[in-house]
Amino acid sequence: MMSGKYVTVVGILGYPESGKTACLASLYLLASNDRLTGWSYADSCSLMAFEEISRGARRWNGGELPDQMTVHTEMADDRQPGFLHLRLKRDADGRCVDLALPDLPGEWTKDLVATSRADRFDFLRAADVLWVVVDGRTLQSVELRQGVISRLGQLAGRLRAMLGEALPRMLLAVTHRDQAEISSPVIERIRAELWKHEVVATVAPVAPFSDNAEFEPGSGLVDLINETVAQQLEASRFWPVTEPESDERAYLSHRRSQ
Ligand SMILES: Nc1nc2c(ncn2[C@@H]2O[C@H](COP(=O)(O)OP(=O)(O)O)[C@@H](O)[C@H]2O)c(=O)[nH]1
Ligand SMILES: [Mg+2]
Repeated sequence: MMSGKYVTVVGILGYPESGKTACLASLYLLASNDRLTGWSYADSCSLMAFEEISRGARRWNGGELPDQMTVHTEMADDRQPGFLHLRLKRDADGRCVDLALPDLPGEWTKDLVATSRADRFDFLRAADVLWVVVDGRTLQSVELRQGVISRLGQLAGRLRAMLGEALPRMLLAVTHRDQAEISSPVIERIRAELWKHEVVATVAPVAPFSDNAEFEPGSGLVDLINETVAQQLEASRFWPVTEPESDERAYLSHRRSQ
């Protein structure tokens, strides 16, 4: 697929139970129910996989929440990620984006931080954007917060060491927005920790599912998508302009010969 058209590859990292699969399932449910504001579902080459991960959320629309909304992610291959594909059409201008989204087990991120096991993350070199998914409740908890923030720093350090200048743009998807609000001092502390490794991240609070009537299930995911694709769509619009400078005739004949 990637040889035929531009595919935006997203690297999705995060500890087990942080909400990675939930983000993907919710994104699929939003898109397929026409509730991803500003976007329409265009296609998917991995419908079965999306159905599989969002199976537990089937009753989502009924308003009743099952205990376990996503299935624990297991990989058929321990070394190679499988990708989910989603094509979205932007309502404003009809442009399409193809997203390749891997649903990775959290153990991969754990192993990367704990033991530097990086071979499985080779595909990140081809990623356009990284989503680092964090459970917002762990950032609210005074006991857990410091540990979570330092592990985020370690992860940033591992990624920087592994990818150097090729480190893609990082978005920090903070889940459980329905249950825990992330405060600005905490965001500042995360920023400072990441910056030790010269890593910058955009924070996106999300609630792929919601136990709180004030937050729609899927809230914040559209912002995550907008952040993910914005630069790519806007950048490709600005085709380099080749204005003639002084020698206009040379410029014209050059254009004729093209
Ligand atoms: N209420 C609520 N539940 C969530 C949210 N994000 C994830 N969950 C739940 O948290 C659990 C773990 O999420 P999962 O996506 O499986 O974690 P993963 O291991 O990172 O893939 C699941 O039962 C999800 O339904 C959220 O924003 N709000
Ligand atoms: Mg999972």
